[in-house]
Amino acid sequence: MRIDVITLFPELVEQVIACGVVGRAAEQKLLELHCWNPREFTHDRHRTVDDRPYGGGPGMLMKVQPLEDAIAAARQQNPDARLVYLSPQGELLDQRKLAQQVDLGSVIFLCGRYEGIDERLIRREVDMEWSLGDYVISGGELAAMVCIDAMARLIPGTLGHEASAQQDSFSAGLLDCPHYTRPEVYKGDRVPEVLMSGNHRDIETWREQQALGRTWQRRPDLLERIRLDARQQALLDEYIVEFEKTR
Ligand code: 4G1
Repeated sequence: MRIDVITLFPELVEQVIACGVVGRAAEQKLLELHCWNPREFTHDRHRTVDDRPYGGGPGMLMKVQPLEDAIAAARQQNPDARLVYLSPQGELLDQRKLAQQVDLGSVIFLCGRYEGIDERLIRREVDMEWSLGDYVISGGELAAMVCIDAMARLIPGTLGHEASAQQDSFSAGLLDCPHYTRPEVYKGDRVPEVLMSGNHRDIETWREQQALGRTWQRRPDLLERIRLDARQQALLDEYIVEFEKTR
């Protein structure tokens, strides 16, 4: 899979393939990352990449011509890719949308800076607008890096078995169960007995119940979006009964 990124800070975005799981995917050529800097497409002495907003007010916008030329250059090398503008006006991203995009193939991410880009450029060039969430950040680069990391993990062959399993459990629509490592007693706090039992069926059941219970407590919105089978519903009911006793 090839990902192109249009960004004024290519050296920042390239860090996403510098280490870890995503780095290995890039080394193995499962993921190819190419950055395009609008600054390289300027023609003036100052290599100007910002411009003033019509209507006045504080802040600048990205200058149209260098952006347009950077987009054209990226498209030429990645003609089948969809262009994604990362912006707070976009559709809120989730694992399902990212997985769908990995199935469809290549993307070009457009990272905004300053106050963003001219609306007409969005209408003409942008295929999808995605948002990571409701907060103010300085540029789309960190959002692009999050997308690239999450997408790389979904490319077949990127992950080992353990991380794949974790991802599958999230894809089932639930939060994770709690995890414990050594020591067995930490500041007087014991690891749950079942995890010390060696009974792998009991451990699996406990983990699923914890995942269900924690999703019910912390993210009831996620639970509303999935259908539990009878066994899961029974596990959750038992969790809720236990929880009600302790409050
Ligand atoms: C108004 C957040 C502006 C921000 C309202 C999530 C945020 C890209 C994202 C902003 C950005 C709100 C994102 C804001 C983002 C142009 C340059 C837009 C950076 C920019 C809630 C600044 N997911 N923000 N404006 O943050 O690009 O993808």
